[in-house]
Amino acid sequence: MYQGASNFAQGVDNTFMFIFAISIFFLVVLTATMIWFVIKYNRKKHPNPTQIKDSLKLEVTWTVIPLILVLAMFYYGYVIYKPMRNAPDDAIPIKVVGRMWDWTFEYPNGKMARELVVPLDKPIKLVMNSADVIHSLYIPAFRIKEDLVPGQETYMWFIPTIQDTFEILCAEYCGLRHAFMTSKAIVIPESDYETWLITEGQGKDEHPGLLVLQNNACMSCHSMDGSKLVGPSFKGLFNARRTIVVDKQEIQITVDGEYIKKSILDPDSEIVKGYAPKLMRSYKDVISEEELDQIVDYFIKEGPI
Ligand SMILES: [Cu+2]
Repeated sequence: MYQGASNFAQGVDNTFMFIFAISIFFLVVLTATMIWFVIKYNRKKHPNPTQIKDSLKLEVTWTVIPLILVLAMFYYGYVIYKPMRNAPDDAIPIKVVGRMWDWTFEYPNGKMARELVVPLDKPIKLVMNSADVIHSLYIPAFRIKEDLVPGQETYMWFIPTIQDTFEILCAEYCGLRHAFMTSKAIVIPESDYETWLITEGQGKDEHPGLLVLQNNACMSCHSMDGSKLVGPSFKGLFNARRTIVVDKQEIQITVDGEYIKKSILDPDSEIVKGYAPKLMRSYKDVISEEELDQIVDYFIKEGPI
């Protein structure tokens, strides 16, 4: 027996198979007809072409049949799509923020997580926003996908029907590390979800500065282990000697709090040698003064060495 991972899976699959079957049918019929025509009306057998008068019967047939088919496809798709736009009132709202190149999920009680944890058989409404460019939250197993547009709130909803862990992807090309913009949808029993919700999120004993870095997806461009991603690594950052490029001049500096703050608020003013400019946005108005201090404090005390 077919069992989809969400309430929409079966309907979406049926619609897909319906359209797919029609496509296969016509692919076979048209290809066969074409081959048959090529053989039957081969030039060697029919050296002189004959004029064929139009046929009303034929023209009506090949207009009406495709019309009925495309209307059926539309109807089928519409009937399945419509409920996807009507989230039930009791759906659990979870805020989603997509940013280059990570996802954050905020639960009704304010808990933040990097993974989507949801209770089995309960309606969930994802209320989505983008912090930078257009992203698209795609959960293939649930057969749902919706764009996240900067400055605009979008949503989608679903009821998870299988207890398991599923892939989350970004389905809208959003820059260099788009392919790494993944997460997990974890479906657990409702009682486990209630417990999960009130237990402190991962990293609650961690330094607040590290949490700020995580919540802003800093590590999707700056590694902790020294490997070179889009931006320079955070490894051994504080007090490190760096060569930076300012107005095409190379300058040697020692990383301090002021430098770290400036790099967050005005990333293009000083670029570390060997890295491209205009890849990082300014985090002015996104990361507060207090959070900046927490970040600096983190790098002084606990940053990756
Ligand atoms: Cu994306």
